[in-house]
Amino acid sequence: MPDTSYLDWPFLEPEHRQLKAGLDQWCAENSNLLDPGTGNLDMACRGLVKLLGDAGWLNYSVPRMHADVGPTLDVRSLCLLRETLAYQSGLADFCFAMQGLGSGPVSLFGSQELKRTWLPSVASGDSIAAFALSEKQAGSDVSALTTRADRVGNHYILNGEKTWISNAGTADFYTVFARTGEAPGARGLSAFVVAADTPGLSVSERIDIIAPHPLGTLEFDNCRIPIDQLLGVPGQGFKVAMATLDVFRTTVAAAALGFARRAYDETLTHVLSRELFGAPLAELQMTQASVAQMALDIDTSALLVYRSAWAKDGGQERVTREAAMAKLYSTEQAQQVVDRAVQLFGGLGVTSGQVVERLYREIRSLRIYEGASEVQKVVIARNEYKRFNKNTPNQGK
Ligand code: COS
Repeated sequence: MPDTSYLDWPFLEPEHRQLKAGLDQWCAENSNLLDPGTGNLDMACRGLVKLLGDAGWLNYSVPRMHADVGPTLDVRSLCLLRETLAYQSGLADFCFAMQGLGSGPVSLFGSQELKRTWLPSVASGDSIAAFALSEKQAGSDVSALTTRADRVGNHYILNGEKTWISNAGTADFYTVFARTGEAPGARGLSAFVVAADTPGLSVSERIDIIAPHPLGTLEFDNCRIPIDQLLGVPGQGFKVAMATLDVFRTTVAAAALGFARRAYDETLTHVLSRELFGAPLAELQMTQASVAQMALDIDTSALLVYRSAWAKDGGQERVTREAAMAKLYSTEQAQQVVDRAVQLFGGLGVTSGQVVERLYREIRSLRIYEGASEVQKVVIARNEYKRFNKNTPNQGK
């Protein structure tokens, strides 16, 4: 029986408990559809996005009206959704996550017109969104990106290449970050909405990965982007990217938590029933040490995930530090939890088709995408220095 005690933690409201109960029931009723197997990947993802849209879950990936604060993204709901979907199916979680991340800059920085154009169809599952930031030489170091957007009259002309872009080829629109040159480095970037059918935009390569989802390289060859497709202010693209990642990094941590919870539940079922040396595997003290560590890692991750989401939902303007801590810890520990599960399953653990074998492949990329673990450490340390200097008068004098 999965652990649900965390739902009573004070980070969550009654509406979150209701959401989780409804979602659990829906997942149980649709488990066969959530894991579409080995057919055409793009078709499977389109189907999953539509399934999630029809069921109303994608409404949470765009801002929803809240009585006291107006339309906003509820990060705790996003986390519960990602955690629960990841528990069931990595691909379903991926499809849900990309709708939020891809449209996140529109939700947070888009004009009313851009919001009206894209957000309803993202929420219904009729449009697929993508987030195009990374380049071959600029994955972690965003300020080094070289895709250019040059202003000509009422348009920007976009040239360059983006890679490791999730939903490349299936997306209906991309949020693209490019250099507009207001200043060197991070202060000279801008963000744009680019429709997939824009002349000059092509998918030059598809990339196969160990836990497959649509991924590829985009090429921009003199794409004309009307200026009203700019997100926020010219030169502020780095902040658009970082503020979006502040919201969605916590949800990556939540997805990792979902994978870890699934691996843990699979493990408990296995060790309580598998006989070894004349007793259940669960009786061995080395098994108990592993199980205890898994339980601890899961609860600690959950505390960091829901602390970060609660802080953002409560109106804390920057949750950069909390989100980085949640992502770093939860993804690293989920990898450990899954690895322990594989070890306790023995030969079965590495057998294709086993749940823990799938989780072993699925968890790996979460320690890399939306800011690798090493980047999260840099972010945390910088925030610590800043806080210490601010709270310590005459520091360094
Ligand atoms: N929200 C809003 N503004 C932010 C911000 C945030 N979370 N983080 C930084 N900024 C602002 C800073 O305040 C600074 O503003 P000023 O120029 O006005 O002072 C500006 O952005 C530049 O910040 P910084 O100096 O920290 O930039 P760096 O180039 O040193 O960035 C890291 C460093 C590594 C932290 C950043 O590039 C990063 O997060 N990289 C990983 C990106 C990523 O996740 N890639 C995966 C692609 S998505 S799959």
